[in-house]
Amino acid sequence: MTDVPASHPRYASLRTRDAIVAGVEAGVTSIHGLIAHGRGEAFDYLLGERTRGFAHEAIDAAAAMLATAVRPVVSVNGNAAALVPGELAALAAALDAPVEVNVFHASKERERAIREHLLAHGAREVLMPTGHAVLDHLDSNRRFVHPDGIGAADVVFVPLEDGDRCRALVRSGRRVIVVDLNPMSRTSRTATITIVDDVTRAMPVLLERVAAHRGHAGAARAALGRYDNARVLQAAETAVRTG
Ligand code: PTJ
Repeated sequence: MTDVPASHPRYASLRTRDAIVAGVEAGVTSIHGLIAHGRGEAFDYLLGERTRGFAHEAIDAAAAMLATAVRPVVSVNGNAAALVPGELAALAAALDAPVEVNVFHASKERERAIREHLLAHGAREVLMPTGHAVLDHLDSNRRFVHPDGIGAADVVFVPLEDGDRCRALVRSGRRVIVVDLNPMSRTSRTATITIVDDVTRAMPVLLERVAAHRGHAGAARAALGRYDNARVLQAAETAVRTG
């Protein structure tokens, strides 16, 4: 860990950087993940590095959708695994859902490292991509999925998605929840629910809201019915442009 006192104004941001760097060193995160993280940081800076009202709204709707899903799946790439492995495992446990490893930059070794990392952080069931189930409308490595995981899912939760797979998942009839600090990305524009927030801040709030919605399906569905992702995205974009 970089030697920075907790009082430093950029303490949280620097700790998160350390986690991403540690992920690369451990073979969990792609080297490209550093660039993706830097892009996220730039948007977070513009958003004031805090969870805004539009993000709280999206997180609540995401929790309602996950809590009422029939076969939810938590999809994990190298950045998410480095930043929030314990929270992703806790989310899967709360939903009684599998975690599935799915990466853009193809590497069997890294997929295995992500799996081990998630298991070490409490995940019970970590599915791996297979050649038996393939997403239509997609050419990248992310098309390979597990037939009992993303292959059978009605709702997929994906922090830091890439636009192509998000579109392929939505076109296949699945509902997709993403966490992306860039409200203008193709991923953000295509997802069913877009949480514009840093994944390290969003996950603890999401866990709280899932706990609140579990066992209250009627109220959760009503909350979902009122949710408008286009309006939330517009609010996020306005915040990026005007502060
Ligand atoms: O592990 P892999 O091979 O699947 O690769 C993962 C990355 C993230 C490298 C890959 O999916 C990728 O290249 O993603 P993109 O297309 O660069 O998109 C990453 C998006 O995540 C960008 O829109 C960033 O703004 C956003 N982002 C980055 N860090 C965070 C974030 N959003 C929320 N929280 C973050 N910490």
